[in-house]
Amino acid sequence: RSLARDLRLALAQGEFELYYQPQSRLTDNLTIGYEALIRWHHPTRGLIPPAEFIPIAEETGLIVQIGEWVLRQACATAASWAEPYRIAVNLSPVQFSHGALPETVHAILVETGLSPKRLELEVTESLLISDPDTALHILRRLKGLGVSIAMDDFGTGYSSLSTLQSFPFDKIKIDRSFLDKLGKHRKAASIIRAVLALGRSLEIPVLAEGIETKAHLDFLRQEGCDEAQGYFLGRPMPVGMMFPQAAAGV
Ligand code: G
Ligand code: G
Ligand code: MN
Ligand code: NA
Repeated sequence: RSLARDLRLALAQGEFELYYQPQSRLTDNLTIGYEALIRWHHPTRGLIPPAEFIPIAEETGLIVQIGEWVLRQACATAASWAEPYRIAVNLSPVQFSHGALPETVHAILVETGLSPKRLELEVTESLLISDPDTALHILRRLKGLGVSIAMDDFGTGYSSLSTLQSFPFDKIKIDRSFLDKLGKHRKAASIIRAVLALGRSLEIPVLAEGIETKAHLDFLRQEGCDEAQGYFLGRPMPVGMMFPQAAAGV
């Protein structure tokens, strides 16, 4: 059986789950939000990571339905939290070219009662390659709903700077490959500092991804990075493991 065939059934069979990874503010170390990350519990192959099935979902167009499920699930879950954490949701470029994304997002916000201020949509610059005018138009309509838009995986594409010029992004997420190289490649620190300076001069907050050590955290705090996310601060986890005190009724 092919993964593509199985993927077609996965939604109806309830095989997807969202994990949530904390995002911290570096000035006071507080968790201020969570990124929703999809997981697929395949009935025979076990847990399949998104890197393996999102491309198939994009090729088959199934990402439109799956993405809508992710949005609804993430917003409903965040709306149920006792604290008003921000919730970050990844969007595929395919979701911008099919269906009515702003209408879908609006309907889900109304349905779940989540304040638009708490929703952050993550897009990659690849969104602005094939049909930038349409993508920018839809991004503006999404922003008009009151949600914020983050540029994900910043620095890995080839048009990052022009992309920042064409749209008022609310956040820059530095790709985790840069922190991974910190301490290994002499230039990594310079590149991270340059992105932080760029964020400051454009007045766009910067979140660094892939914090795996205390040294990463110390470096970012010293350099004035706004927010951070990574295994050192918290792994992506199922909703049942997020607030153990609340779950235990404490
Ligand atoms: O969670 P993990 O690190 O394995 O995610 C791998 C990739 O899958 C990341 O690039 C992430 O952005 C992407 N991804 C995770 N969840 C979603 C989702 O709900 N929708 C989309 N489009 N991509 C996702
Ligand atoms: O592309 P995007 O930023 O949406 O993907 C986030 C991915 O990065 C998720 O799949 C998540 O599991 C992974 N991730 C989160 N924190 C870390 C980390 O500290 N190290 C590594 N290697 N991966 C991480
Ligand atoms: Mn992301
Ligand atoms: Na990323």
